[in-house]
Amino acid sequence: MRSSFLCLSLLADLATFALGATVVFPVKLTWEKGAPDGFERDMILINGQFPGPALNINEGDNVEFVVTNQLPYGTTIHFHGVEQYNTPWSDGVPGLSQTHIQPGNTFTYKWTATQYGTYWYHGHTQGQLEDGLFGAIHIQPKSGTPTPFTMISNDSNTLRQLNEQVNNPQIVMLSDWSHFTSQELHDVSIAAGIDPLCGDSILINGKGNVNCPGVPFLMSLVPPTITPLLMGQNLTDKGCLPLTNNLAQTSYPHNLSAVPPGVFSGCNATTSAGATIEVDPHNGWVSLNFISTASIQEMVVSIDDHPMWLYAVDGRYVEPQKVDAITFSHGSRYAVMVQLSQPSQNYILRVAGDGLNQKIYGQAVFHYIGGKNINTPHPSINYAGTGTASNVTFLNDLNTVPFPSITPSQTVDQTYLLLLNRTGAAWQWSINDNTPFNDSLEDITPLLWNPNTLANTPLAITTKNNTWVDLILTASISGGLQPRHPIHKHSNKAFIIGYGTGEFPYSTTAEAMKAIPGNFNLENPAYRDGFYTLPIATSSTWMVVRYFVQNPGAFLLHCHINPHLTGGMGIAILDGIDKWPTVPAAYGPGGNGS
Ligand SMILES: *[C@@H]1O[C@H](CO)[C@@H](O)[C@H](O)[C@H]1NC(C)=O
Ligand SMILES: *[C@@H]1O[C@H](CO)[C@@H](O)[C@H](O)[C@H]1NC(C)=O
Ligand SMILES: *[C@@H]1O[C@H](CO)[C@@H](O)[C@H](O)[C@H]1NC(C)=O
Ligand SMILES: *[C@@H]1O[C@H](CO)[C@@H](O)[C@H](O)[C@H]1NC(C)=O
Ligand SMILES: *[C@@H]1O[C@H](CO)[C@@H](O)[C@H](O)[C@H]1NC(C)=O
Ligand SMILES: *[C@@H]1O[C@H](CO)[C@@H](O)[C@H](O)[C@H]1NC(C)=O
Ligand SMILES: *[C@@H]1O[C@H](CO)[C@@H](O)[C@H](O)[C@H]1NC(C)=O
Ligand SMILES: *[C@@H]1O[C@H](CO)[C@@H](O)[C@H](O)[C@H]1NC(C)=O
Ligand SMILES: [Cu+2]
Repeated sequence: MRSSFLCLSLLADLATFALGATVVFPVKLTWEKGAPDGFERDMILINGQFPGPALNINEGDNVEFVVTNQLPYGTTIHFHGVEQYNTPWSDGVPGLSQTHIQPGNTFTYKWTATQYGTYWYHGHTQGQLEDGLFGAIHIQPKSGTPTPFTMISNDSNTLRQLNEQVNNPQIVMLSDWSHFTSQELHDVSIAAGIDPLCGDSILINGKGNVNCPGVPFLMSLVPPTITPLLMGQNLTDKGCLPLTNNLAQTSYPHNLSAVPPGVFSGCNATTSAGATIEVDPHNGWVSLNFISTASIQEMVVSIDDHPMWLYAVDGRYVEPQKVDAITFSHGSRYAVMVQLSQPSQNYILRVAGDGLNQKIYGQAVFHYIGGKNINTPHPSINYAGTGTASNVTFLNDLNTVPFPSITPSQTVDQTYLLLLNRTGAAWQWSINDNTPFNDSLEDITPLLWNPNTLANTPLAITTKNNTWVDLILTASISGGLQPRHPIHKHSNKAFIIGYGTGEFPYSTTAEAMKAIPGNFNLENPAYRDGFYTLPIATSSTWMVVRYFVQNPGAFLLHCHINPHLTGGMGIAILDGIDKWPTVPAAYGPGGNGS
């Protein structure tokens, strides 16, 4: 037995060696003081940096991501959007694919870069992502990968420039930031019975400052259609819906005296230096590969005087679209080509948190190298992310078309109807059957080692390998007002084949398509690792995602609003349960990945 196992693993090693280079990437995690927006707090640094160093690799490479945990608590790292084909034990979810990496220990994640594009790594234990535990991943496409740029231009010089820039992207990380640690916010949420969707600043490449433009200005940003939701109250000086707003905070019991000053109000402006994004006009174009690492905020991005050609979504190429502004859900990646044909000077890259929960804003300098430091701003969006004129084009984030085109199966083998709802407290959420994925499930024997722990509970669904599955995400107005939920699926991407408002009184997509065919697209739907549900403001909404099961393992499906995840908004998908993998000893009990 033992020798044949060794023999097989040797063959596997030889096979991977033949396919790609091995890239060893050591990271050391520490808990230190930092002040990304000018306010000092405890936070996580990665190799002494925030955000962590970028992992730049080539498609086909074998990654060995070596985590040394010097934090005062256990941790894990997830590789967001990386499909972990044949390596489900490196997905980084405690209770699903591993146990926590204890303080003082080292753990090696090994995976192969089977896709190209922009991804990111982040902590997946409790709220650690909110404390700074993240960094970018960029995977250079194999040479010869077709690019969609002839849909932008057929001019040979332009095409040469675009193909140069796609291999030389600038990563722009968009983050939100709080002055409280994730643990403090979680504890406050539970003690006070609140949904804590109020932050302090927006960071661009880890830098920003706190803006306090005053309540009258913030109130001037609220559109008349939304005013009734404020129920006669003002936004707080941080731009947040007040805690006494029961539409947002529900009628579950609250204890607002357990909310310390600063959480929802008490804005103290800072003046720290923001980020500068330097671009070289001699290149003609620049590729900006944006990553939203947001825990709380939906963010709108726009660059003064510079339209953006969107060309990749969640890592993968799409048919290019020219837009002025893009709305980012939590965890999403959009790559854009920007033509550098304006007078050589400074422009403003604007990032506006436009969610109903909070108006919050940040900006960076978009600097032409060699340019003079002057610019009369012509913003396309305002402080609240609203277009400044009717000709400002916003991307419809649900309607991007994959390039080259790929088509989902027209039929499915299995359907799961899932209910997104708030359950039992304002901070508590669920994805199935009003049953929260309690955060104590991080500590169970990983489901990859024993898939039976959650058998016959609403917290795990099972699929068979080599089948097509529909996940119907219904969100119920019966639980009150809900924001759009950025539902993230671990492992491979899925097609967003339909969505709509109102109830979903059908049990399958086929049934729904007979009644409301206009709500579905089985021809060229968006193909993504995050599905941004429609807002639940006045009625229920629904969305259907369809995916192919190809990678047996235990994978989380969860809301990427981090307080919703820690509030229970997840389920385990036991993909390919009929072909469940044997976990290598290095990833079994007591293993450290090497
Ligand atoms: C470039 O040429 C192709 C093939 O003729 C055409 O389909 C495409 O629309 C052209 N692109 C532009 C931007 O005009
Ligand atoms: C809202 O703010 C305005 C301007 O600061 C103030 O005059 C008004 O009294 C406030 N309303 C409430 C309900 O606090
Ligand atoms: C409300 O919170 C305060 C402050 O944490 C605490 O002293 C008080 O006991 C709480 N009240 C209830 C009813 O739990
Ligand atoms: C602003 O400063 C006050 C007074 O020091 C403090 O109580 C409050 O928590 C601060 N607010 C934030 C958001 O840090
Ligand atoms: C919108 O129209 C105005 C006035 O014609 C123009 O100055 C501006 O550049 C246009 N903006 C966009 C984003 O197209
Ligand atoms: C989560 O589970 C733990 C341990 O079983 C329990 O103590 C706790 O009350 C649960 N939390 C919720 C919100 O149900
Ligand atoms: C959603 O949760 C609320 C309680 O927050 C409950 O009243 C309602 O019945 C739930 N909706 C469904 C469809 O189960
Ligand atoms: C699971 O299905 C995929 C797609 O058909 C296939 O490539 C893969 O080999 C299967 N895995 C196992 C372990 O059978
Ligand atoms: Cu959510």
